Amino acid sequence: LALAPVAAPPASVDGFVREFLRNLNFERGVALSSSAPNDRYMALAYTVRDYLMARWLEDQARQRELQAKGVCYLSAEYLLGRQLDNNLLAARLTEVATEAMVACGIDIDELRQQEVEPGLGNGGLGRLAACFIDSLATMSVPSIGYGIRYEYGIFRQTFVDGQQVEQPDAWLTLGSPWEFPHPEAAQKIFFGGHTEKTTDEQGVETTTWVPGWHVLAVPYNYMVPGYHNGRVNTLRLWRAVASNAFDLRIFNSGDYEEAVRAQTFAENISKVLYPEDSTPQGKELRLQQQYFFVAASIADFLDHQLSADFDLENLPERVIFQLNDTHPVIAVPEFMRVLVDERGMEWDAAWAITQKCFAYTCHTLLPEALEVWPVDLLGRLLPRHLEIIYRINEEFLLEVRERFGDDELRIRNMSIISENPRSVRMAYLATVAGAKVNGVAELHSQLLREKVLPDFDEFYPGKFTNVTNGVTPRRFVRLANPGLAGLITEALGAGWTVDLERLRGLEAFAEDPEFRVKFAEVKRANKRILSDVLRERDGFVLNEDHLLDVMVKRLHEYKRQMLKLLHIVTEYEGIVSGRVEASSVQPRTFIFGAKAAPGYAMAKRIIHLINAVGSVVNDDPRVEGRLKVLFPPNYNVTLAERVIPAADLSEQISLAGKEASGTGNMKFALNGALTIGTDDGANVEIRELVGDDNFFLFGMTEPEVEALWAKGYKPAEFYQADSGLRRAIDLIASGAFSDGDRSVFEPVVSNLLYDDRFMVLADYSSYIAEQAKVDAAYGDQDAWTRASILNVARTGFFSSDRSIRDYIDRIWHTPPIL
Ligand code: 26W
Repeated sequence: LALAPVAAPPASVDGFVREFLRNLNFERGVALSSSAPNDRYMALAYTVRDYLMARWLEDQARQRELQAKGVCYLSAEYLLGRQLDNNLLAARLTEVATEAMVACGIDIDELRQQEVEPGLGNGGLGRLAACFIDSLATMSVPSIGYGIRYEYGIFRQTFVDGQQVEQPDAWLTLGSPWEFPHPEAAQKIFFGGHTEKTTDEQGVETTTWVPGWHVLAVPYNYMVPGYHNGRVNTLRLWRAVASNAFDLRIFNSGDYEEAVRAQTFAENISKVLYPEDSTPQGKELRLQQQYFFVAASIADFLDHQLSADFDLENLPERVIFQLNDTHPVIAVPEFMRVLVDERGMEWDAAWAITQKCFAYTCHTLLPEALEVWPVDLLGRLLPRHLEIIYRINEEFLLEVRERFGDDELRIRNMSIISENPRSVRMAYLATVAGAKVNGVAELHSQLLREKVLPDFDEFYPGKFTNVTNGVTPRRFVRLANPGLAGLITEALGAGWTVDLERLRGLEAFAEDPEFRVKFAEVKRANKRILSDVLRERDGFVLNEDHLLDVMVKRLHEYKRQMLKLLHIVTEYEGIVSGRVEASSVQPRTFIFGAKAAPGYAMAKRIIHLINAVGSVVNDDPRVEGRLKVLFPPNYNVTLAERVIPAADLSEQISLAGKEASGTGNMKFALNGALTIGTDDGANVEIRELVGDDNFFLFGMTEPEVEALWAKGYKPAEFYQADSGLRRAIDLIASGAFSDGDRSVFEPVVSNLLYDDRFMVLADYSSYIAEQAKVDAAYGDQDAWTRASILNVARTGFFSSDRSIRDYIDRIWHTPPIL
């Protein structure tokens, strides 16, 4: 009997229906007539899986056979978004599945709505990881994504009296059809205990780690299908499970309650995603999460991805571990521990290999976002790793002395260990260990070299590089904006989805009046779709004739949602004070989407203020409905896919030098929104590409920001100098948005007047002036549409496929395997 390899079901409507019903009956155990929507969604998802399965198994086998160099992408976050449509699209099954559902009398849209998106990330960094694994699969690069299967993803945001209230994100309650658990491939992960030194007869000293406890890391595999290339890569997320042995010891002592407690303790490790984005809390459980997933991933790679006779000396020709920010950096001492303690390699040989097998991406410039771990905490949880870090640091500082002499200040500044309190600077460790260090936009990479790590740049010439971020055109154009996608394909043919520079071809169409009409119709239709979504979801009414002005991103002071709000209050104040005729105001709807870290008090107050301003402005008859502020709660990938294609104006207004890159800015431009933005992050590159005429620039440049700090920034002087600003701030301070209670938003007001770390007031007047230009420009709809088409045509550079190509050329050297 020949064992036939698994085959995909026939890709016909009939074949699809049969497979679907089989899944419904045999996997869900229900008849179509008695099935719930969730049963039908699950069966549909299983059916899509079945079509991808043969390719997945093949690709896993091939990856092991070829032993070609590949990427292990280590990321604590993957903000995946819904999977169904993406996987249907990749497998070319969208039409067949749609017709099959019609044949079964099922509304496929209803099934789409069943899927709870896996929100296993906070924002930009997590979504970038999701875009990258999509591009890696689409470009046939050998790769695995490793991460954590959080039981609870980013919290669900609700508003109570305009204030954020967090709800747990129980995304797994109804089960996820996309994951494949493999308990048999679990890895044991050890923690705590102490180290012991022994010296043999030859006087060679060895260290052994005697850990205190361990948990099991159980892998859950997810398919990552490439777009139309028949390739399926793997995302492997780890779940913490208590080990039996652990429990038994306690059970035998008769302490049942303690045993259950121990189990809970172990399983806490993958329980919940930390919702802090940019301000690390230094919590021990977070370090446990970080070590847990990187230790499991390294062991998994060495155990399961390498051929049995693999010579570890050759690892640099076989793998590169990409560190997505500092969160996985504890992988560096772990890798050394495995090579030296477990595999018996000499320290120097192991270190030489390590320095070729890791690379580090930095995603921030905020000093408070750079992770450091107190030495006592790290030493308690991972005593052997702390020793290894000390030794890495010692040898590194010796080299520094050799190069620069005994320059103690420099030595102290470059030390991986900082003093008071003694702690490990994870970004420095990553920089010392990494073959390459990259920032995520040109400006960011430059500031990283010049301002954050200048000594390291001098010490390691050639180590620093840039890879500008990108976004996947499959999810953020093809799927999110089918109208635009259709129009592009009509104009340019179908190849653009995997070769986004082809969008350049649209430049010519920008001059074609008929094309502009069609393009404007698509934007209008997208507003209609968004309007339906917001009505259904939040009971909001969206006026489709308004200029749609959108600011969606995490709530953070550096991103300056306050600046947007001051613009809105200024417009409102102009009308109610009678200085501006309501009928002369360009009708606009402002949409906000933003989650605040639960412990970030100022961010939460700003959320409260946005809602408060919204309810006053929206209900004031004097405004005649020409200004509307909508703040749908729980902004996530699913909502982004509806909001971005409908937007006219994209707000990218961070203080220059603070936003590492931004990726929302790219999604908006690719969907034809014009940007109002500062010279920050990837805005710089967007503006260079689309041209000054098609971009609304305002605000200080980064050097101007620095100069103002140097000179001494006094926000109150800007308040005094600008009457519009004064009136806007005074209106907030007066209690106009808090039923006359001046205390509610007092902290926001005094923060602006007396602190204003992100120079909101300094950029206010230039922002307001530029917004006036936006209003004027929107008055000429045809010219606006032309600029909008040019934004699409000229931003193909921001495909994450291009980012991955840059990573391959500059860092990974992992050619695609076709
Ligand atoms: C808890 C500590 C912490 C620190 C930093 C958590 C998360 C972070 C991330 C680095 C924050 C983040 O998502 N950064 C964003 O990364 C995007 C992808 O590169 C960039 O586009 C954004 O500009 C950057 O803010």
